[in-house]
Amino acid sequence: MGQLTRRQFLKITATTFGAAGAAQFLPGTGGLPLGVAAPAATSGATTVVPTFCEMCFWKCSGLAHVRDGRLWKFEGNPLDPQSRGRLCPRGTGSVGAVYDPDRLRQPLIRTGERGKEQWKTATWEEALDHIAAKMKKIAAEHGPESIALFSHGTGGGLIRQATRAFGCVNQTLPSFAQCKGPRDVGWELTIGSGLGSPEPVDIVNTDCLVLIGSHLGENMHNTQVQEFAEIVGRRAPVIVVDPRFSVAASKAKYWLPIKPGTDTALVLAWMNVLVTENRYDRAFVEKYGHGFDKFVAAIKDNTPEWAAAETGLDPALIRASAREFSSHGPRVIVHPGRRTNWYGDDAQRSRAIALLNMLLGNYGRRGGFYLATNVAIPAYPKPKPPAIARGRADNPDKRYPFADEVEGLTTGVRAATITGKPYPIKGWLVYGTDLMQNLPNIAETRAAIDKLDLLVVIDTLPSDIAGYADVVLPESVFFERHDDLFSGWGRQGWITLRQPVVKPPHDQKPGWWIAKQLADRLGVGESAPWGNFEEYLAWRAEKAGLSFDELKKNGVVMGPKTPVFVEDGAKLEFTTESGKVEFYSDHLEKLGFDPVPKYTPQEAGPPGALRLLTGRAPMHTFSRTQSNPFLADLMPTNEAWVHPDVAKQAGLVNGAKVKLRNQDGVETDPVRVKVTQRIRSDCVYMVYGFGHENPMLKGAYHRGASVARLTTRYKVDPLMGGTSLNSNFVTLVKGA
Ligand code: MGD
Ligand code: SF4
Repeated sequence: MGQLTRRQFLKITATTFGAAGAAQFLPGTGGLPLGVAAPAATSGATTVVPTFCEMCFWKCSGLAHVRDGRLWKFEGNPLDPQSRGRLCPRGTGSVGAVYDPDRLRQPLIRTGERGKEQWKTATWEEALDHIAAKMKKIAAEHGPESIALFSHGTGGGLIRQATRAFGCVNQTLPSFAQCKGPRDVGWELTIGSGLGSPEPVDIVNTDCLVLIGSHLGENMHNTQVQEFAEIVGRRAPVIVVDPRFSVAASKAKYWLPIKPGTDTALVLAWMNVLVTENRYDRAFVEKYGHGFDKFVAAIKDNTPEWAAAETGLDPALIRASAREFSSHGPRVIVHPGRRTNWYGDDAQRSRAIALLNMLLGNYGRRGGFYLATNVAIPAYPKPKPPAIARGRADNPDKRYPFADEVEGLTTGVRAATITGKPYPIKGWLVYGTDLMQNLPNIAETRAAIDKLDLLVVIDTLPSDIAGYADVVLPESVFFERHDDLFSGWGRQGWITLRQPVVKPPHDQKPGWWIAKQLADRLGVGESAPWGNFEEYLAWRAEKAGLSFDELKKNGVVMGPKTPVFVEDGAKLEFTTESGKVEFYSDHLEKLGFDPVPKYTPQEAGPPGALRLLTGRAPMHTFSRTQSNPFLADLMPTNEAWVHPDVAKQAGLVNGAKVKLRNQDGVETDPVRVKVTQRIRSDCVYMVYGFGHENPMLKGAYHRGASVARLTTRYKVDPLMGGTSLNSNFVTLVKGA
């Protein structure tokens, strides 16, 4: 057989992320001669085609090996600054996405009630005509703004473009309100700009890394994990703040097992130590800081002793860790984190983390934060989208003043759909995102769906949200299609190409094709103006000054080298109101928010209940990989981590099956408990993305416990509208 067998795959990956998870990766390309890696070229019976990975948002470039028309393996592209020639387990296991037996095969149109498994298969013409007719009807009755788009992933970009041309302004990505929005807002309020993706942390050159709830190694951000492994190898001190003894904590000099929800108190205390012990970068603060004296006055009572009562941490540990990391400044990083929607006060916590970094003077410094650069790719000529007749519905009256208008508020669209305010939302187009798994409170999502005249899901798999769709469109997986060019931000910019490696096995189509077909039917064909998509890509590459042939051959073309560190001549600029680093924000004060972050305690849960914490595993991404046969073999289900004291009190032994019941009486499917000292006794931890509820997804149906189901409560960040995902409490129900 042409494809890597499951057994062979397991043999490689078993050594990839054993107990030491963070430090190990698959071997590189085995010396593949890159210069000859043209799509048409073969080495023996193997064709090697460069493309980039879509198993997560990191976008590593790799080399796909094809034998007899079948994908054989996928490995890192050594020319790529993201993968550095090595993929993570999900990238390697992405071969399984092509051969996943649960894949959607042809368009489906619902014939029965929503949520019931009653479908007819349809041709693309039928399905697209049906969608376009419904969209036109909704637009005629309610206006085109009444059709919202939720998207996630590279292919969504051109669908955004086509639907925006039709007037659909309510477009959102989960990456803001459920992921990195608070972080970007917190940094923007401090230095004038968000951090973007990937976050520009110069881990490889750092002398000390502080991780606040960033479980690198379990959370697989390929480049960062590789760099992390390097600094662990040279014994740079690592400080980890986490209620759980994560893989990263196992590499740390200091582990601070913090009480969940109290991180802002710790960061304030750390800043208090730096200021009172004169351990901050005074020259940096004097040159670039705004409002430093008022900031110092605001944090004067936030001593380690004060923080100890909130965080449960020994004040001596708070002081010792602050002394450790500040002694390495400016070659030190307090990692800004990625999924930062935790407790509903997250933009202010992220702002505190930004301020702590600024005290260390590490911005634009080697071993701290680099000033990321990229290569601009000119846009293909297209008409300007129509003016917005009505404002967006996701954030009426700019209730959340710092919500992002490009990424939008997913839960804001959902609320507008339920209430019909500020105007009715009657259609949802959902591309590459499972709203049942990723939005808090499934009941609210269902209530919103009940109000819709049209729900279209474009996916590769029968996701939970696809189970409620009126029309399901099967997209080809990334190995089978072109997508738009990707321009990466980094120490040096680069452009990478996605191109087809194998043919789709059934009647699946790429996103660019779906966008074009939809645009033509909606009368906005000029918004998707390509005939041959390769010509479109070649046009853009050439306008960016690149050879498209080189891009096809090598997969990656690097941009020019420019200084990204102050030491090398880069210039620091802060685009805040004051033009400086805002230790004190007059802007926030004017709007009635705290000008310096403050700590507010979280409400306790019901007596005896444990706070539910959630995170990632190295072999899965969100809810998208659980049915992948290779990755499911490595981790078929999640488990509930509990402390031995909790297990003893509940009369549970390691491996016993329980259900988790939350404060609102919602229960999960049965799941095994992992009894471990590696977690505090006031919380439970589970990897998120399991417990799928669409029976068509046979490989993941009711496997494991759904964190999404338990996330009935959430708080909304008053600054930016993000939803907290750590606000629920559970008890363990025996005898499952
Ligand atoms: P995924 O779970 O990765 O992302 O949540 P989502 O946006 O839902 O994938 C969703 C769907 O994309 C899957 O059904 C998959 O089959 C489909 N898909 C995969 N590849 C393709 C493709 O090439 N084309 C198309 N059309 N579809 C594809 C992520 C979101 O979840 C994020 S970004 C974060 S950070 C949050 N994390 C999180 C958490 O940790 N805990 C809880 N409780 N909720 C969370 N919600 C957020
Ligand atoms: Fe793919 Fe892993 Fe890179 Fe994500 S980090 S793009 S899954 S190889």
